Amino acid sequence: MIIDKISRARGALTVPGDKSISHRAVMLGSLADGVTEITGFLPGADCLSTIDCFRAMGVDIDVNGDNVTVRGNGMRGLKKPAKTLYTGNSGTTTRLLCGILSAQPFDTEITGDASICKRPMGRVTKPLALMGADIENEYCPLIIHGTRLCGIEYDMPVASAQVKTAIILAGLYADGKTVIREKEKSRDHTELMLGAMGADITVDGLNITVGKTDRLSAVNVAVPGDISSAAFYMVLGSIMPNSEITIKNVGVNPTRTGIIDVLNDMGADIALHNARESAGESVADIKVRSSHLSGTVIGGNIIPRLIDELPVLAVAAVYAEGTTVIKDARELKVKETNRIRAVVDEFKKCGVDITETDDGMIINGGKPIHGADFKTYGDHRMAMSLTVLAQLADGVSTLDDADCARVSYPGFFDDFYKLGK
Ligand code: SPQ
Repeated sequence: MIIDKISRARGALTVPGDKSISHRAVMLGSLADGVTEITGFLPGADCLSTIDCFRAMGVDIDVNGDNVTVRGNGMRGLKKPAKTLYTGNSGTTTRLLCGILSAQPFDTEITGDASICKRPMGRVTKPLALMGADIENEYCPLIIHGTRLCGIEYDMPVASAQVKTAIILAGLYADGKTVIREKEKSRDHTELMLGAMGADITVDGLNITVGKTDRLSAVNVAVPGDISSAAFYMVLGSIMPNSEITIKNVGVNPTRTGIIDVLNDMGADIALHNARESAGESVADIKVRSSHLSGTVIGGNIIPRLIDELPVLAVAAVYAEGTTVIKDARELKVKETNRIRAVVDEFKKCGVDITETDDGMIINGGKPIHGADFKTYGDHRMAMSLTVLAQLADGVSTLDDADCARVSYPGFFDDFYKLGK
């Protein structure tokens, strides 16, 4: 696909629902007693994989655009699926399912696409094994022999909401208490949703305690727009002259807003309006105007608060004056692709002064760049970040696989180009 270029970005839009919250609403709704009505659901490929997996385990789920109805089977009501559960490209589906399936009275097999089969699952299967789980393999396909679990105390070696959530979900079924200690706070949508559903869960700073929970009560979930999707417009609006974009109804849970802090530190003009609470999550409209960015250092405990936004923050760094250092971001190597290597290799193609480091990258920005034929590596966030990068490049750029954006943002290109009209 040729990446069309716009000369300014103006207007208001809403982005699709938050991917992390959409997954959790389906999973927890499936385990709840009662009916969960989800509005603003993200009908992206990853969340549809989650729905397929729970339907295969006997949960009645209706999808109508971004409205989803889940008729929960209760904590003990999942059925053995007739075949291998297929999680597509979704790390969240795969890892969170491990926590639930470990405690079921049946065996299951899960697998996903080529990218999922390369992503490490040992980070989930090892702590679950300490709880008594019986999971074969550290890469997909995983064979999970459901069994009785017991609570553990676990110090998280990496900041990962997926690992944390898998342990929490297993903890709901385990005998005794499960205590999880984080070093850095990762996204906490699971804790918030489980609290609202009456689970035995308490959060004290970086420590989470979960007790055996026989019953979750269904709650309706209004999913806010995904800040990880809004991120592309925050960077676009900042770097494009004569631009002003309002992104309405975006989730601004503090565990997710690192991108706003970093862009504003770089000199961006980003403000939150109409801040409110919706179903326990913070929501606001985000207004971004053109600005002159300067390089910065992105590292330390802000990383989990912006991990998925680092590819597009690297785009901001290209158009910022001076040097930007991204560090402490080794986790990027185990995403849909190695996002450090992919960003460095693709950005080099268009003349960006960028160096790969062991835990991130260094970008000397503010220099002219030219168009290039970009590879996405089948990674949705690469496809969308490269589209933003190409806007101010001199000459034509192409993407080998624009379609992969549908994993988290099915209408991305339509929304993007509307802002240029
Ligand atoms: O689901 P998946 O494929 O892992 O998606 C990604 C993404 O870019 O959309 C990561 F590749 O988001 C993860 C995120 O990086 C979603 C997530 C969650 O919903 O719990 C948590 C983060 O992963 P991790 O490994 O830090 O727990």
